[in-house]
Amino acid sequence: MRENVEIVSEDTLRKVRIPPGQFETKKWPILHAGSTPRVNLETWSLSFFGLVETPLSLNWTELRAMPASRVFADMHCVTRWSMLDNTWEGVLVGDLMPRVRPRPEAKFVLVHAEQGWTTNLPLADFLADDALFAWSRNGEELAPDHGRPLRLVVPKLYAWKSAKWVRGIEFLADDQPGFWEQNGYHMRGDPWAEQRFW
Ligand SMILES: Nc1nc2c(c(=O)[nH]1)N[C@H]1C(S)=C(S)[C@@H](COP(=O)(O)O)O[C@H]1N2
Ligand SMILES: [Mo]
Repeated sequence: MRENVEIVSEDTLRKVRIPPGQFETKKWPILHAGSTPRVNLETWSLSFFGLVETPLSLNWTELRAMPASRVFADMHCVTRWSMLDNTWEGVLVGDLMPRVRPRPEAKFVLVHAEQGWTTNLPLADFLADDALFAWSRNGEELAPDHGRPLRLVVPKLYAWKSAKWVRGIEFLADDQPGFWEQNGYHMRGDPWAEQRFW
């Protein structure tokens, strides 16, 4: 599974790959608030806005015309399951940023998904080399329940930061809590430091 990937997430090289308080699952759970949105690719777009030099909106065809990469990474949900050995395919955040150019004042992002769902994270974590916008896992297109057509994957943080059905990234100077963060989840969410709640 680690063959033919451009990026190997650093955490997969740890001797112990399961963070404290987590257990391993082989089956991929489905977890989200609300219902699974039905997404129309004809009208779909992914937008980058806020504190950026070049606001950008890509339609599905434009996104798929970007260079694709594969990232090998683990996934950790705050409800304590961890799923190892995922090869995600999509567009690296790092490959999109030259087209967007976050302004120096931008220090955080608020990730916007379908149905108004949001999650926040520090810009530095969003810019991690293993963060990507993914349309497939282990060679299979994402099922609607797992975020089809596109989800963000930020392997270094708890999986609630990996927004399914992602539609936009807002660049901010000040941190702004998203959906779960307003309900007490951590503003950063590092699984190795057990940043579950605040
Ligand atoms: N849009 C959206 N994305 C979301 C969520 C959500 O409620 N809405 N839940 C998050 C949580 S808590 C987790 S653990 C992962 C689960 O992804 P999966 O259902 O593909 O396993 O999605 C994250 N992304
Ligand atoms: Mo989660």
